[in-house]
Amino acid sequence: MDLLHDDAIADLPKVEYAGPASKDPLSFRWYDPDRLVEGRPMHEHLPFAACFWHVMRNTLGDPFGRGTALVPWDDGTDSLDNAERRARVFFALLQRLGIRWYCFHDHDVAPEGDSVASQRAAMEHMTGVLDDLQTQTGIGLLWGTACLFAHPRYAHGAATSPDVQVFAHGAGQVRRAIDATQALGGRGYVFWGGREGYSTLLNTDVARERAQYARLLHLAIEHADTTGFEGTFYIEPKPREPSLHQYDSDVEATLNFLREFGLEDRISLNIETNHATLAGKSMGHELRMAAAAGMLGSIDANMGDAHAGWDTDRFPTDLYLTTDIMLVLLEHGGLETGGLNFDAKRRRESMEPIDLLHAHIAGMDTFARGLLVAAAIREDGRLSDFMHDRYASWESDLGQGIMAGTVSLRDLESQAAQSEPTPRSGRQEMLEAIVNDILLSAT
Ligand code: XLS
Ligand code: NI
Ligand code: NI
Repeated sequence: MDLLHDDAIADLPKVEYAGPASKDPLSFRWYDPDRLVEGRPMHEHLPFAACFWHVMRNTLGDPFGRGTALVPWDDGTDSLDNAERRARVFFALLQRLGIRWYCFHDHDVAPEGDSVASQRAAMEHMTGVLDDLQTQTGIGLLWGTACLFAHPRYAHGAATSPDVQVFAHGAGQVRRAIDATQALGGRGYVFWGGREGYSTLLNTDVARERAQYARLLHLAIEHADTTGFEGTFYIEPKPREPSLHQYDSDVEATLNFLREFGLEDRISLNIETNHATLAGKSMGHELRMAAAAGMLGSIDANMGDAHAGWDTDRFPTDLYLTTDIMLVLLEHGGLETGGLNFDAKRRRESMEPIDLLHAHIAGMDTFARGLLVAAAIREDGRLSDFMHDRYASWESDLGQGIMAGTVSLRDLESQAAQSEPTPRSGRQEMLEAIVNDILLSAT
């Protein structure tokens, strides 16, 4: 496919695989899309997506200063022309990087306008523009979502607002965003409830608010069933920020919420690394909890900072992290409709357009390398053999009887009287050293 022509980024090259010896920072050293790993091409193991919000709409501002991002293509207005230009530059950037998927919020791509009618018109117009760009480039929509947290009307939440008129606005936006996602052949739709939580319990009825949130999710499913939208619905857990507490605070709390309200068969999880960090959990923990429940849907592939209490959304450059994520994904057989969405932003100091290439290259190469290490760990077999041996006693008649429910407490007491268990080491340090050895030698 020819590269999209766009003068605004004409000087940015197409990034190609050049191998680990390459010193060219605008090449991939590890991401070699067609290389087979465990019999499948890398790009299938690594369904990378870029997000419209951080790439095109994040000015790199912070609470202490204005944005620093240099965006020569953007005239700063809310016009449809500007929106179209941004969309073109976005697709041209993805093509430079060989990224095959993208994600957006409604208001990232379509001007918000000042009425429901103007929002609908803008969204429909931009859906046409995005559709053309998808056809021209072969890039597909991983998931869409509605921004239910930026507008002042959502100060108290959207679904969980105390004002039913606000709920109506949020629901309308969700309808338009699902319809746009469907029109663009999106593989999924995400709910991230940034303000679906509270600032103080002094004014909050948590039972009512959780039920309202669940009602919005049911309404979305009912809508999808009438329009024939077949994408996967995901909910994206996050404990706090911007609210003090959000009801979908981590994977296990979200699973409980979905089950409590009968949503578990229709909604799975989109798990973000930085949100795990904020919840005081590792990404590996969150992914394994979701996988164990059959609810591992998609991943927001960024990275947090252990020292910062907020969502720093860094590009993932930690090899231990990507190795662990890829171990889970290889064991799980991949993500069905999900992907690895870089919900990540450049540092405020990395303001040049070319930094968008450097940032994604770093993330893609770190994931590609993590995939290779994870595959090498599996081929080596020492970790899985150890795990298998560790539970071996459960294969005995006794173990099988306990799990089949044919053994009583009385039986177990007599069994215990017969012998003492022998202490056995978990060998954590030995296992960590094995991971280090493989991590430094896998190619
Ligand atoms: C914010 C969330 C958000 C979702 C999409 O912390 O990660 O970006 O992914 O609304
Ligand atoms: Ni996210
Ligand atoms: Ni986030």
